[in-house]
Amino acid sequence: MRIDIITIFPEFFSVLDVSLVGKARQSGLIDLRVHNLRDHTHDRHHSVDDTPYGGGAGMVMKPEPWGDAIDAILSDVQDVPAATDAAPLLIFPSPAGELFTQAMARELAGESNLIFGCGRYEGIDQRVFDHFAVEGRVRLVSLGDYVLNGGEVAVMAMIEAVGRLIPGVVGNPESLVEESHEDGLLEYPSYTKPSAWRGLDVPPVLLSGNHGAIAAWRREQQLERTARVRPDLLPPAN
Ligand code: 6GU
Repeated sequence: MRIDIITIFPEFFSVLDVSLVGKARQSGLIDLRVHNLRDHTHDRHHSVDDTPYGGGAGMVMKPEPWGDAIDAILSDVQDVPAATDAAPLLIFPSPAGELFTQAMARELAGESNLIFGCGRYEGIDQRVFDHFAVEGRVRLVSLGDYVLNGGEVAVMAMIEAVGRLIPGVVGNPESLVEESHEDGLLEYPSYTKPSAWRGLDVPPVLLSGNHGAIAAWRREQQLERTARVRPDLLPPAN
């Protein structure tokens, strides 16, 4: 998968050299490139923002640098044969976007080209989204109902969630199956040795060797935990 990131803080993404995503980049499973939005400004001050039409607090990111930066990536991507012929997907992290979920991470893991545009300030001029949605694919995506200063940290989270679902990135694909959210429920609690620690025992059923009983206990724990912590995830009872 090829991933392009546009940001005014390229240094944010140096951490993507490490851990699982770093390894996936080294092995060629992920081709990740970070672009500085300011390289696509044409004024002496390299300005990327201006005051909002209609007034109000804060600054809005100007459309021209975004247009030029995205054009440059799109023409570069089109020179490289892709695994599928789907157009690149443009993703803009935004608290006004649709909610990022495990299901969306799975969908994105099936793409061959993702382009992330990290906005700052009060957001990006709406015409950037409207322009690229005419001929391309654009999604605004939110991590949750809170506000970050910019899209960089959100993009990092999305890349980690998507990257680990790309075949070959996680060594043992079985470890992806029984995680929180994969079956719509929170995961069951896990234990390892020793069987007794600081007066706390591992639930005896896990030591029983009875695989049917263990599976039933884990399922029950998932349902109990989900009902207690995230009742919104359960299907409506009737
Ligand atoms: Cl994706 N961006 C920003 N700026 N704030 C957020 C967010 C994204 N998701 C939750 N809050």
